[in-house]
Amino acid sequence: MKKFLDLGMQPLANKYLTKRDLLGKKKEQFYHLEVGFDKKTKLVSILNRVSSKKMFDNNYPYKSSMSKTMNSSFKKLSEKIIKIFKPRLFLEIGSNDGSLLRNFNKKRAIGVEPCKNLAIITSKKGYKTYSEYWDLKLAKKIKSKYKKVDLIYSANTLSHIYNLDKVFRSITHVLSDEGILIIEEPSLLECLKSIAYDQFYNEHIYVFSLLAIKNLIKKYNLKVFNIEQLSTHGGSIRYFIKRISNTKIKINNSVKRQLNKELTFKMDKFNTYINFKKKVELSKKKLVNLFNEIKKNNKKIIGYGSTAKSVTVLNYCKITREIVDFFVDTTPDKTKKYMPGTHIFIDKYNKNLLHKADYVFLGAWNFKEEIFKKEKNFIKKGGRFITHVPVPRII
Ligand code: JHZ
Repeated sequence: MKKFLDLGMQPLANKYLTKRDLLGKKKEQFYHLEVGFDKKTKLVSILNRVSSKKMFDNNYPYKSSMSKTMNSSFKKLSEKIIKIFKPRLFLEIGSNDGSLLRNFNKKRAIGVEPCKNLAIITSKKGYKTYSEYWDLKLAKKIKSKYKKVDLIYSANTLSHIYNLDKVFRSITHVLSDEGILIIEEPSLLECLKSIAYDQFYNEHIYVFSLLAIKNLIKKYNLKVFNIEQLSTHGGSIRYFIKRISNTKIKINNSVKRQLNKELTFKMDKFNTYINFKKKVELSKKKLVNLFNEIKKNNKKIIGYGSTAKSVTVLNYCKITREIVDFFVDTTPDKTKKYMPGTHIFIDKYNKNLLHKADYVFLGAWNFKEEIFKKEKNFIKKGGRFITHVPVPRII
């Protein structure tokens, strides 16, 4: 891994602090967030690893069901999977609070979710959920109970697991010969194009490209046969993967198209990442200037969506409580707490809170459309949003 980006010292992105934490003696931990590129495998990864147990514990606050966009994306996907692949058994790695699983028949769908607080939600809904980390031991357990799994799906999870060899070995252990693997992850190409450096935080060990995924799965005799572009999470890719031995499925042109796009963007060259770093540094300068200008005029700024991504932005750009008064968020386990690192207060979302502000910083910029629709009255009354993607600006 050759380093190309330094995002400074960062706290754990999903460790929201209580008032007691702030007053207590235990110091918040910070980790150096650096990002590198591996010329051989084309993998882009953060360089300093934090143990999974520290990040994904039994109080993990993020719930994917908090956005309409994700719920409708998962609903559409489940209909498609049932119609096209007709799986006898569907397995989801990283099932979170079951926003996808709940669209499947309870007898034909199982989940894997190491964070117990989330696994309990799907178990209570009647879905068999293993509250364990995905590994060979678990894959063996599942195989001995269910024999074969014919569809494995994982969204925004593999990027959180350091040992990808272990991941794919365990997948191939349990996947039937004609089984399908579907992976959904933020697209590195979109991240580079939109200067979305906040896709990097300690949980996101990797941001994948097709170039890297191809290299990773080759040694497990797996092949990408289709690609879908999604607008979720700032631009994601859904990779459809089969065993090379399964010749019944043909390779769709979308795969070649994506590969060409990535090569045209020179994503196999280190220099591309150096250019990205320069743009990130410029983005920081512009955002800091924008905030300072607004504060000079005594205007009030609040934040919308206390995302893991915004933890990177706030800590990298050193945006303090003097600049952003507070955040609003709908997630129960985040509210009435404080943002990691900057200790900006997070209030429980309520429409009226927005009217206390002149400007609203979009922490959840990836849900811009959904949020703008919801907040049309604030916009009508002259309220303005601030975003840093693709360039810092007022919208
Ligand atoms: P959102 C998390 O990242 C962490 P984050 C994780 N590591 C990951 O990979 C991705 O998710 C998938 C709130 N909100 O999805 C809800 C509102 O308050 O961008 C969430 O707290 N009102 C697992 O945290 C946050 O914004 C709204 O109307 O970067 C969105 O977080 C909407 C739409 C959202 O992920």
